[in-house]
Amino acid sequence: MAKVWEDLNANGIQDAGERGIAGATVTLFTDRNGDGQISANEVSEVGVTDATGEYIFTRNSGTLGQMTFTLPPGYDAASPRHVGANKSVDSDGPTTDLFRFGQSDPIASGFFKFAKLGDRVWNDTNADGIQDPGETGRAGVTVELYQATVDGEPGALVGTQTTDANGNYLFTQLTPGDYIVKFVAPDGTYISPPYVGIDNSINSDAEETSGRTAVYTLTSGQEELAVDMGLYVTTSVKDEVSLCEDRSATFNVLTNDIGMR
Ligand SMILES: [Ca+2]
Ligand SMILES: [Ca+2]
Ligand SMILES: [Ca+2]
Ligand SMILES: [Ca+2]
Repeated sequence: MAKVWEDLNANGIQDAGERGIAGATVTLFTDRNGDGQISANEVSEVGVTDATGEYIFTRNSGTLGQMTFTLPPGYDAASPRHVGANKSVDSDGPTTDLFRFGQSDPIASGFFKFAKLGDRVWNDTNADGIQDPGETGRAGVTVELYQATVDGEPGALVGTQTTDANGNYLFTQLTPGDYIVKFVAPDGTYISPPYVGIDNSINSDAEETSGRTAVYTLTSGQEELAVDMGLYVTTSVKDEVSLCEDRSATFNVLTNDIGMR
């Protein structure tokens, strides 16, 4: 039996919730001339997976075989092979090792789609952390994309982009996994308060001091296009004043609490 599945997290393991890919082509080669080897002209059968991502080849026990899995339509890459110790849930494709019918572990091949991540740096003129109508994009801002470590810290640098004339950026062809964005605020600008409001598509996602975002876990084919940063300049006097007032009010409350103990 051959199985083809969508490896949502691209880890090479058939995890719970990952489903078969229907309509995938699997080619079986067998040792037709009996020389103990498999050659390219020994195609024995071409199958197309069913709704559960499976196709069954039936041969006599002991028949020497090999399978190749064709990249399914709409998919971008094959999973890593032979990950982990559990041979019943790993990936053997897109070209398997030689095997013998009746003596083989289950044969499967995982595939995934690339993910995307973007999308905008904008001039947050009123410094409220929201992309309001009329607030323009900011060109020329450096945006770095990192793999996230297991501790949720930036690891290897995946790529760097510069926002275009509309303030937009977009990372494509990303293998599913955990990522962190770091925006580099230009000199003379300040980063807007993040996570304002309930509409993620129009708020800012970068920490005000570091320009870093939280970890984004991207799965097969995901398009995460709401990773934004607002920038403002010191000349927005009105907002500077209100920020100072808020801070001094908080400070006074704390002082009173301490004084009462
Ligand atoms: Ca997986
Ligand atoms: Ca042969
Ligand atoms: Ca705004
Ligand atoms: Ca956002």
